[in-house]
Amino acid sequence: MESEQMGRDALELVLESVELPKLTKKDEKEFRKRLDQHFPDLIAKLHHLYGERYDFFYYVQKLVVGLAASFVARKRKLKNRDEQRLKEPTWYRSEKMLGMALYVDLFAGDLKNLKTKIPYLQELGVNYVHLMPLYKSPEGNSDGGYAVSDYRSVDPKLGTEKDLIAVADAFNDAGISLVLDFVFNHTSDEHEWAKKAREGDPKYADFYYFFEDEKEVEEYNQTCREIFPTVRRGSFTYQDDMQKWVWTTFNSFQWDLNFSNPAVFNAITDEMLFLANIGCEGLRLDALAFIWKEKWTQCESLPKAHTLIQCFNLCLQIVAPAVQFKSEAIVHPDEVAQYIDKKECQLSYNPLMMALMWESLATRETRLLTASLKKSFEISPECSWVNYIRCHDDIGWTFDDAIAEQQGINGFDHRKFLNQFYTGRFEGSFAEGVPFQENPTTGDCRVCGSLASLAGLEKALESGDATELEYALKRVRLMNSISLSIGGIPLIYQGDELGMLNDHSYLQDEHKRDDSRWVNRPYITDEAVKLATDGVSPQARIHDELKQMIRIRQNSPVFGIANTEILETYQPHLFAYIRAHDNGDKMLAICNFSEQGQRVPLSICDALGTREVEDILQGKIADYGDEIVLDAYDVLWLKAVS
Ligand code: OTU
Repeated sequence: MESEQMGRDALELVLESVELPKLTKKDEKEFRKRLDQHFPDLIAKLHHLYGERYDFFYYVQKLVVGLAASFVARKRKLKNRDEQRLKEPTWYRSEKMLGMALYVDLFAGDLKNLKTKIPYLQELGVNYVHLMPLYKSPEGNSDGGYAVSDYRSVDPKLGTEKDLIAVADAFNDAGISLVLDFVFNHTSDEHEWAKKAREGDPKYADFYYFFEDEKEVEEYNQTCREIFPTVRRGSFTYQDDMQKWVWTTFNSFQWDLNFSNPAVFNAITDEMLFLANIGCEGLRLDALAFIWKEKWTQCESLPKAHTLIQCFNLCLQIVAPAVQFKSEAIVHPDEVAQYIDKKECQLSYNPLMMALMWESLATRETRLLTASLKKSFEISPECSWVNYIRCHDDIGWTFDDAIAEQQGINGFDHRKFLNQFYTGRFEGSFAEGVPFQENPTTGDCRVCGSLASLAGLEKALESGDATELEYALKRVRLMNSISLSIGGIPLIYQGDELGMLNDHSYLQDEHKRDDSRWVNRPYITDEAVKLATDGVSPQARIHDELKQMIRIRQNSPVFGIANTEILETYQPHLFAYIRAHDNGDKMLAICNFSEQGQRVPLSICDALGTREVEDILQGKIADYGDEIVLDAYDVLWLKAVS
């Protein structure tokens, strides 16, 4: 290819015009090999982003020097891991993978103590841990750490950089992959770059988006979505001292970085590689949809946002190829799919499935879930979903309105119903949740709450109704079963494994009270663990059933690198899918989303190639006759009798 040759020529020019940090012979060879492999692609993409600038080549030179410095700084142990992971490129698709997302302080107090929790994680089967942002951030409200003041300093309340590296090492020894947040759409207004920009340093003024003219701000506001409308209307915040507007997609203290400036690309690449060199194996790309802006567009998921992420990925391939990107695109399903590619993000949250599992629980109908996943579940076999039921954020109803329309569902009205259902404004609802970011203009709203509370446990415990309690527990099991078996890394959110309920204590804290997402960020107390492990409480049933399903998952490759087909059940309340492994092994899952019993003809098992089946969840051969009968919220994992 012509451009490939141009890239190789450019690499020669870069290497002869810069002075690289000193590399050992072995490192030099390896680094050169990686450059040969990835630099032509990288410079072509960077050229697409920044090629019109007179100073383009200067920034490429600087970038390569920076990559070399990060490569030198990467410990031998991590380099060995890079080589190992390159040999097993889809390791994250294994049935052994099980994730958990947790806040260091809420889960363990601090980083030192987190190491003592490793046995707890191992006992559950967790081998992929996402630590919520733990970097230095403003006192008071820091958006749960998503306002980063320094990517290289750990929040002193959690410990030190040394403690973090010790955690990374201890995790590695325990076979746990560490995942850190890469919050690169914005920094806090206390970041060094922001401070310098505020002081008027022209270099750093270009690191963010400032506007003097309110008219321009209003023009952007016409096409951009409001993400936190209860914080502030529009996407900009006026800085009195600077007499300028600054772009703030999220909170007013989170300043969006200006990636149209190549200096920002280089600076953030350095920070990213610093995080990689701590020893993590995953970086969660926070709010990645927003990183490229163009006037008169929505400024979300623009083509150049993808080019940028691909450039970051190439830099990782050169310096730290063991590290995978996880896309946090909580957007329209077609847009979510665009980030999923070996060359962009190998992993992605699965917000569509998350939202529609809740939708099916509320409606007791599965047609939207089935139709939507039939269209969107399949992704590149080199990539993997990260399936989740709850996380630290809200639930946004991100389904495709066109598919809803085909099912006779009006998207706008349906979202309104779902919000009412999950915030207790719909009579007869089992859910106990709270609204988040109601937008008075668009009527848009999202929902927060823990898995157990949203699934009905809180209400059932309050009312003491035994049937409701049974239903709530079965709903939790149903949700967990899908996340664990449909394909992808299941990501448990801290506390949900213990059946923890909503925590309203945030209302007493002036820095949290305006952000209802805190209702689902509870302290994981010893009492909560005790309750869930006492063998008799409802919470213990949640915990035990989850563990049982995890064990089954871990022991059968059909839950790992296997194909998933979403089945049409022709039954309004049932959801079914089949997993097929290359070795011929198959598993059929059938879920009942209703409290009414359901019957399904045994012929559904023909997809397994036999009607002699065994329910591996119950561990017994099923004697179904002509029909399979499912009780309220039942789940079956069927396999051919071996
Ligand atoms: C992310 O979420 C984080 O998960 C949030 O905790 C942060 O507040 C936010 O970024 C800013 O750093 O708006 O309500 O996909 O839905 O990126 C959650 C778009 C959020 C957004 C998502 C964002």
